[in-house]
Amino acid sequence: MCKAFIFDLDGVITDTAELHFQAWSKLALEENLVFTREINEQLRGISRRDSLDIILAENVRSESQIAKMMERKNDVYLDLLNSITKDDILPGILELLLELNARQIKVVLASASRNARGILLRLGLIPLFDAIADGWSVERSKPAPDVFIHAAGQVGVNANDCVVVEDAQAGVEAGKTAGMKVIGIGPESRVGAADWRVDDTAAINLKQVLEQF
Ligand code: B16
Ligand code: MG
Repeated sequence: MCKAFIFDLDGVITDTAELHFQAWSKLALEENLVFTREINEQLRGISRRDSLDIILAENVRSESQIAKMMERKNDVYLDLLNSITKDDILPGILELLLELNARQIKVVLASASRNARGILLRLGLIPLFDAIADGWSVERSKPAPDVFIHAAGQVGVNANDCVVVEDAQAGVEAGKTAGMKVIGIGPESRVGAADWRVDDTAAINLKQVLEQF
């Protein structure tokens, strides 16, 4: 029985992928690293450190250089986040959150981002969430199930009573490994392992999920 909905952030609540792309592009240019939209697509749902490791590829940097690079990227990203408003909430999401609140189904965030709380604040969505699990909550990031298990624990709901909403392959894998049902947003090639798949957030069908679960 569905007792909690656990939402990923980037690609589900709002599309911060473009802002991550711009911030990583600036760093890559300054560091003379190859960075393309195709590489950016591989960073979906992956932690900041794992993202930098992918961008660095065979380029070797010391741990202290890596720490400084992550900070520089994040400073640019934080600047870009100043531009987001309530209008950047993806279609259908506000209505879905309100409906879940009305039905007293717990609403939890489970994001790899260390900026998740600030982003929800900018979007005006904090009051609609019962708990937040983010990049600070767990050590191992997606595809490890940890952030989802932590999220469910925060609202006292068993994993098999949770529905995860995810747009990333790593996130779908994490949700399934956690023992949860998963709604995948995006193409079959990316989120095909989910229990339900929709092309975009506007197509999430709460009635269908609750009837089948
Ligand atoms: P930060 P999600 C993820 O968000 C992004 O998809 C991913 O591209 C990013 O690297 C990661 O957050 C970490 O973000 O640098 O803000 O800590 O999809 O898990 O909500
Ligand atoms: Mg995502």
